[in-house]
Amino acid sequence: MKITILTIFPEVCRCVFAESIMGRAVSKGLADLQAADLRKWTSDRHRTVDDTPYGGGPGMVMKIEPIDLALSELRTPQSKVVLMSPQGRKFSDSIAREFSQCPELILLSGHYEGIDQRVADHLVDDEVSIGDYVLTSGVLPALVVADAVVRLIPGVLGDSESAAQDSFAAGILDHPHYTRPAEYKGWKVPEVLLGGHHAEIEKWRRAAALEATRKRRPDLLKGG
Ligand code: 9D3
Repeated sequence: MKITILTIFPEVCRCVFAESIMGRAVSKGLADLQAADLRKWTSDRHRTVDDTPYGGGPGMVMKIEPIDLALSELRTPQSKVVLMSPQGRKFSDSIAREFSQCPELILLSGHYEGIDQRVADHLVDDEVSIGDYVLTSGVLPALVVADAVVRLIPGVLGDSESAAQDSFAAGILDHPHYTRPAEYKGWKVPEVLLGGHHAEIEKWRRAAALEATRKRRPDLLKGG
C-alpha cells in the first residue's frame, strides 16, 4: 500500500516514517510512505502556498492552484485523496479499516486558518478530522491517519501485536497490564496474574476491561 502526505512540512513526515513500526513496514516492503512538499508545485520566487481571504478577516488561506497541480501529478485512478480538516467526519477505527483497503492514499494536510473551499468541493474524495481540538496544522492528523492505517496492513504487526484483538475492534477498552516487579513501593500486581491459572486470568482480564469501559467510556458499551 502507498500513502503520500502532501504538506509544507515533508521533513516532519519523513522522520516519523523512518521510525518504529512504520519504519519496519517500509523496510519490509509492505508500505510505501512518501512525503510530498507542496511548495514543489509553486512557481513564484517565494514559493507561495497561501493568500489573504476574500471577504477579509484574519489569517491566511491555502491557495487551490499548487494543490491542484500537485494532485494532478500524484493521483492515479486507484488513489483516494483525503483532506485533513477540522470540518471532516471524525476519524475512527472503522475509517482506518476502510482506508487500509485502498491501494493508494493521498493525505492532504492544511496549514494556516483554512484551505480554499474549492479544494474540498472539487479535488478530494473525503474529508477527515481526528477529533474536537484545534491543532496548528493538519500534518499531525495526516500522520495519525497514516499510522493507524499502516498497522492494519497484513504482516506489519507481529502475532503478539495483532490488530484483530485490538480493544477498539472488540468495542471495549483494553485490560490493565503489569510486568515485574510484583511489588513496587508497596503497589502490588493483582494476585491472580502471578498464579498461572489461565482461565482465571482470562476471567479477571475480561471483568477488568469491562469495568474500565463502564467507568471511563460507557459510550462504547451503548454502541456509540
Ligand atoms: C477558527 C476556525 N479554525 C477551525 C477550527 C481554523 C483552523 C484552525 C486550525 C483551521 C485549521 C487548523 C489546523 N488544523 C487542521 O488542519 C486539522 C485538524 C485539527 O486542528 N484538529 C483535528 N483534526 C484536524 S484535521 C486537520
